Amino acid sequence: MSSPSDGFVRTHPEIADALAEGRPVVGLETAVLTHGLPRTGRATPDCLRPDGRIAGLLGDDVRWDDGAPLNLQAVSLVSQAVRQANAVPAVIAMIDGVLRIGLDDDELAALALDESARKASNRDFAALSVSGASAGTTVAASMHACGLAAPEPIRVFATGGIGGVHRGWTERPDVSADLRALGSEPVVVVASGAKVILDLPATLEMLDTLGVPVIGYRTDALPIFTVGLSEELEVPHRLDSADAIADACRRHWGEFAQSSGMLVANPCPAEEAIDPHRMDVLVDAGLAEAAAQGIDGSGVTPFLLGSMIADAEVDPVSANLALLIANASLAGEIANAWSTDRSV
Ligand code: PSU
Ligand code: MN
Repeated sequence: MSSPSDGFVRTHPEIADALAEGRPVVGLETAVLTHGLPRTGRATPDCLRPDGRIAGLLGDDVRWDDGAPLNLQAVSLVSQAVRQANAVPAVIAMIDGVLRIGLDDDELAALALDESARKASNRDFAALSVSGASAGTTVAASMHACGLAAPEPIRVFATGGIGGVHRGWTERPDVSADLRALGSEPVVVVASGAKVILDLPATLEMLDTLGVPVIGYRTDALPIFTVGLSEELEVPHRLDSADAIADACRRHWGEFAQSSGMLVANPCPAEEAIDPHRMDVLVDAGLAEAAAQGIDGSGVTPFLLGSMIADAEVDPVSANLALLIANASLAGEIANAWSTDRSV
């Protein structure tokens, strides 16, 4: 096994120590930093109101700087939420050709400001590494990195929303590598369902095919990212505590000898969720405009977010931030429940 500090995959010493001692660690992706959220600053999002539930998940020290990069502050607050839950955040990214599990603050800041940073999925590791590139890692790439962490793999991961089966898949099979990773990497991913722009029934079907347990956290309805809960789609299973989820993980990978990941679907906090009907209108208009401008692939999510930010009636940044923080906090709880009683 490689040592944590050698080669093209490196585990940060703080993470390596925590893993060696069996302390709780939560993996975090960075495609949301490089491609998912805007860099420009803005006024304090509503979800960080001092009396709000989200601010409570961050402890007493909630700071927001209107002039600082939004994406950087978002990931910093997500890390803070993991620490507040008594777990160690492991921010994953490729920096100068090295896949890094755990970054220092100055490296994270440099990546957040780097407009040339790429979006890395599993197919991209080797070529980007040889080119010495820096990249945000998708859920798929970050889940794989969790398995490469030394001296022990990371088992718990948090994100906003996973990628999935895109609308129009019968014409062009645009299916996120996140699904393949969920089918093959033994990591429990806490997310508020999948990106709104996807074909959600098709995404659920594919997760079923891949043998991925989709577990609603305190919900029977499928969480749909920033819009809250689906009125039509149900999750196959529901569990109501971090302990129960950690038990399910143990049995999934242990006695039942499954090798797939697990998806814990945690709804966007209700007070921050966007009206689904307004969201439908915005997504349809945004997708049509993106197509008209020839934007596709990794450009679509930032384009849609930009067009929604310009809409006076919704606040997708606040909703995104709220669910990212809530998911990090729940992942921290699951990591604690997992590490106190490991048998896999
Ligand atoms: N959800 C968002 N914004 C994002 C992502 C998800 O609201 O930027 C990122 C995640 O990193 C996810 C990736 O893994 O998009 C999926 O991209 P693709 O569909 O290209 O596989
Ligand atoms: Mn794709």
